[in-house]
Amino acid sequence: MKKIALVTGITGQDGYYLAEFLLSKNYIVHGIKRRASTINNYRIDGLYKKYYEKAKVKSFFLHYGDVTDSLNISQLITKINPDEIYNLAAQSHVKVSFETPEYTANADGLGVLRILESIKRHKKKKIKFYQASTSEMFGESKPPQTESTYFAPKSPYGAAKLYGHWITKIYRESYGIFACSGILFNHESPLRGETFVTKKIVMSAVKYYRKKNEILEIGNLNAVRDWGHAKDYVKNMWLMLQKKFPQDYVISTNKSYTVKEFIEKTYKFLGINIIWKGKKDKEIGLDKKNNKIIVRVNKKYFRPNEVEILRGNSKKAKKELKWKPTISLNQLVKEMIEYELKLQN
Ligand code: NAP
Ligand code: F7E
Repeated sequence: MKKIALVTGITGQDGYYLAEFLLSKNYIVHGIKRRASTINNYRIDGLYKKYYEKAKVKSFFLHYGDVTDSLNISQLITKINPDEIYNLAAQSHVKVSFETPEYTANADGLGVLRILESIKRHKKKKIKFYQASTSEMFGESKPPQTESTYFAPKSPYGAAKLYGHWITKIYRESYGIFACSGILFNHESPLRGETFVTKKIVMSAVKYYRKKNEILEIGNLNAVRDWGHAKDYVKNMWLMLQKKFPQDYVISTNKSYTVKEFIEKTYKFLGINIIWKGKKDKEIGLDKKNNKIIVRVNKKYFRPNEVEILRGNSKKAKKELKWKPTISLNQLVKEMIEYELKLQN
């Protein structure tokens, strides 16, 4: 019997990589996507063609839904009767969460509760549950952050995700549900959303490389992040659900870099060296070859409250899930640039 997985957030970056991984493991995958006025399936189009439209035996199905809609969620779980649920759906942008705090709390916090309640009431089988928790929950706690680090979020996103994380633990302990949270640090890929910093930097660098008239407008250059590759990270979501007992795990590379270092790496890859001038919101980056301004700090991208430094320690995942990252930051940057070069050809 093929296993059935239900994935929320299927149209997002991780939705694509997780669906690809589960389909390669011979799962039947059901994805929940939101209705929008424009079609927003570009990441999963290829998978849908291969595993649904052109497949003799179909194994990839899409359903309309929203984690803010209890009835929709409970009906889909009853109908699909999955073995495993992966909850990736979220308003996942930290800065946007300051502008839409109530919606973020509803989708990222209560959305988790809605799924857990449906699992609790589901009588046909015991469903395993994965929750997409985040290093943003650590907020101002000092690195390296581990499973036992104090949670001190600094954004509505971090707070909403902490509710989702904790309610997952409560349902696991109170009702015996096989429920785990992966506390994932930043992970990127060519399919990263365009308003996250790595993708924004790569897109701008390639535009400058091609046309020489692009300036990267950027926020906090000094923030430090632990960046891994989404393809490496989604595997853990599955590994956690294959363990004998449900537990939470930190997933990280254990290495960290500033936003400025990420910019330098990206431009250098394209043969462009940057000279920095000025300070704080007056800082600019110049192309060493021609003194053109190619990076400029813009206060618009500063957050009301910033998590300055995130660096994980994924020792527990290494020991118990036998996992370690396989793609380095340099390989990630190279892959993102090559993808963008093809797109902007
Ligand atoms: P993403 O690219 O922003 O994808 C988020 C997905 O959630 C999209 O498919 C989005 O649909 C969907 N969604 C948003 N609100 C929804 C709602 N109310 N109901 C149903 N679906 C909804 O994020 P990602 O990078 O793949 O991240 C996946 C999950 O991991 C998220 O929960 C994120 O918070 C968490 N996480 C990410 C990272 C990271 O570095 N990437 C690190 C830690 C945790 P649309 O396409 O319609 O917008
Ligand atoms: O910012 C700084 C920004 O938006 C990274 C999400 O996947 O990872 C992600 O959240 C850093 C921050 O990711 C710009 O201030 C500077 O310090 O790429 P980001 P994030 O906020 O770390 C966590 C783990 C998640 O769970 C989230 O879902 O870069 N930064 N200038 C900028 N960031 C953005 N977006 N845009 C700028 O112009």
